[in-house]
Amino acid sequence: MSGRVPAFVAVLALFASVPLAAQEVTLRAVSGFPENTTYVTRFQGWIAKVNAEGKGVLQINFIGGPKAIPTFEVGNAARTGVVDMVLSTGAFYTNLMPEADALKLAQMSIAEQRKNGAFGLINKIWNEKANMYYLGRVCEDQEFHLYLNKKIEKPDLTGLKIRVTPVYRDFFQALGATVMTTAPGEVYTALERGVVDGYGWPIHGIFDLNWHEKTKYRVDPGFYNVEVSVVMNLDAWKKLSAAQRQYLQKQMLAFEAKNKEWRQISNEETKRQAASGIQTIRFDAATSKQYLARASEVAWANVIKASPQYGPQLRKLFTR
Ligand code: 173
Repeated sequence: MSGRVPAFVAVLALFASVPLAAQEVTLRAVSGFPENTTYVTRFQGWIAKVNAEGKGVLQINFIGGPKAIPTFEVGNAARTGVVDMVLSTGAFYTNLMPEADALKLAQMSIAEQRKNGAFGLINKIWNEKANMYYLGRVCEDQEFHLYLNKKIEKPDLTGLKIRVTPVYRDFFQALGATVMTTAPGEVYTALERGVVDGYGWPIHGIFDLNWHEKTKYRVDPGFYNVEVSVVMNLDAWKKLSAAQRQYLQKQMLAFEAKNKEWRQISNEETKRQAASGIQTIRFDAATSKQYLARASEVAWANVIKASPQYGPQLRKLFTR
């Protein structure tokens, strides 16, 4: 054999190294939240920006909300690569890994998590256990609340049936509640039919799905740190070129920078709830302190029990 490389091999080699970087890729995205929620409208706004600025590099095709993939199946869709990208909260995919629900326990911003090692640990776990790449967090700095249609005087939910997701399940059960897990899309009907006496939800969003019509009380204080994030199928992430990854990361940091708007959104929502006639049930200072301590204790105990391997590490990096 001569030492010369046949022409067609040289051409193939050239194609193998160049076109991947130059080709535009389109990622298919879904959301675990219904389409008319603010989480999704903000996500769609971000996608529009990614697409406008990403011509020739990367595009995102938003397929839809739970009508496309049911809420509690979005994690699996991201894991298997049925879709490339998902907007979700960890509570929607605890079926894949119990650690998913620990993101609500972070006491610091996502910007700080990127610096203190928490972000790296999240990615290690998400890669290993769910074949996911954790891209970034797009909701923070707001709290979850208990909403009720029956008045309570103290944190005792004995005799009450409360709609939950894994976010609230252990805490409300510890307070004596009977719980029923539903996707957000089923809460209105459950309230309307009187199947539940209340539900867990963030301070923001109850008007998006008309739940204010069926809600009498909000219990203060709020607890945990509301988490909504964007994750990707790990193989889809790995297939991106360096330039595409950098582009997506840059756009995600821009999206995270908008998280500072959540504080204002929460303040407005609190006022709007009062204006629509929702009364606040407030515990006294000592009871509030116990209530919050209980929320945190119960949640961490369960994360650590379910994940003796990573629970303690997450707790260390998520606690101030
Ligand atoms: O459905 C839920 O109550 C829930 O788990 C959740 C999590 C983050 C934001 C909004 C809702």
